[in-house]
Amino acid sequence: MTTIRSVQTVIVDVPLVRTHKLAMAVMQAQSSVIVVVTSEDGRVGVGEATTIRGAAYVPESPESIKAVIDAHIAPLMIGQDVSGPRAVMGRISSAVVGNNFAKCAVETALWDLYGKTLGLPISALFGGAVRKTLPVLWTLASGDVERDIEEAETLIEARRHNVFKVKIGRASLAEDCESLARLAQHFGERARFRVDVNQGWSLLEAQQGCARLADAGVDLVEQPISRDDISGLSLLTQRGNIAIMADEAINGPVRMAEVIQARAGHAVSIKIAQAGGLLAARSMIDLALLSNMGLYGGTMLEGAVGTAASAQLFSTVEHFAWDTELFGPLLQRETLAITPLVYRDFQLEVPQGPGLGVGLDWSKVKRYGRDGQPDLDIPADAREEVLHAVHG
Ligand code: MUC
Ligand code: MG
Repeated sequence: MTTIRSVQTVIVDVPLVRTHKLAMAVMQAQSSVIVVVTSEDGRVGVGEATTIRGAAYVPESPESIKAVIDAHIAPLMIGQDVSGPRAVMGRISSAVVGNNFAKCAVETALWDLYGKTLGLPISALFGGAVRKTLPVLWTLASGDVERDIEEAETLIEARRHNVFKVKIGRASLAEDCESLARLAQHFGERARFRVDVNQGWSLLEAQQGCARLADAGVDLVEQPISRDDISGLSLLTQRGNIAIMADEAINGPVRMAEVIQARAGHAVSIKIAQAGGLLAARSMIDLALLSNMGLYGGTMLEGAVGTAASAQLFSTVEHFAWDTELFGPLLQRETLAITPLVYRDFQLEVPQGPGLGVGLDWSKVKRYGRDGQPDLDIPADAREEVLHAVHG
C-alpha cells in the first residue's frame, strides 16, 4: 500500500442561516479547519474540526487546531502507511496530549483516505453499516420563542425535523421554562422538545428547572450544570423526573467511564470531536451500550465532512434512544460538499461511496477560506471528482 505524502490545513468561515444562540456563545458563522491528507499515489482524504465560537466551548479553537496539526501532528504522519489509521493515531497520541478536536480531524482524513484506497465506505472499516438513515433533530436557538415556532412549523411541514432541541440558559429560568411550555402547548403531539442548557445552571436552578420542564412536557435536559460537577449530574439523574444527558462532561472514554460509574445521566451525547476521533467514539458507544445508557448522536456543528464522518460511524449502531443531531450542514448558508447531504422524512441519508462518501468542492473551500492562507495543493485526479459530480 501507499504512504502519506502531505498533510495540509485551511480554515474556512461559512455564514449561518440565522444567528445561533447558546448559553456561552452567539454564533453568526461557523469556522472549520479542513484537513487534507494526500497519498503518494495521488489520492486525498479529508477531515474537519469545528468548535463553537473560538475557544468558548472547549480549550481548542480553529486557530489552535490548525497550529497543532501543522507543527506537531503533520510531521508524524508523513511517510506513514495509508493502511494503518490506528497505528498513525497511536503515534500521534504518544506525542500529543489532549487536542481531541485536532486528532479527530486528522483521524477522519485517514479513514477517508484508507476507505477510498480500498473502495469501501468508512462504515465498512467499523464492522459494516446496520442502517442507511439516521433520525435527525433540529436545534432551535434564535433566542425568540415566536421565531422558534415559525421555524419549527416550516421544518415539520417540509418533513425535515419533528424533534427539536432548544438552547436555553441565557435567559432567566422562569423565561426559559415559559418558552418551553409555550412551544410544547403550541405543537402538542406534532413535535417533541428537549433542551440543552450548556452548563448554564447552578445545581439549585437545575433541580427547579428540571421539575418545571418535566411538567411542561419536555423529555430530556442536556448538560444542565458544569461539566465538572459529576456528582451534581448524578443527583439530578436519581431524582428521575426527566431524562438527564451528559454532553460537555464526556470529553473522552475516561470521563465516559466516570459518568457511567456515577450514573451521572440517563443518556450520553457521543461526539466524534469530543471523543478524540472515531476510534475513541466507538469505544464510548460500546461502553454506553454495555452500561444501559441511552445513546444520542451529537454534533459540534460540523459541515458536510465532519457530519459525514459521524454518520459513517453512527450507521454501525443499531439504536439511538435519543436520535441524532447531525444537522450541522443545514445551519450553514452553503455546503462545501460537491453534492449536499440528503435530509428527508426526518432522517439523514448516510452517504454512500468510498471513504466518507462526500467530496469537497475545492473552489468553495477557496472562496470561504480565511484571507492570507496559501492555496491547497490538490492532485489533479482528486480535482476531477468535482468535474464528474457536476458534469456526470
Ligand atoms: C452542544 O452543546 O450540543 C450541538 C447542537 C448545537 O446547536 O450546538 C451543539 C453543541
Ligand atoms: Mg450539548
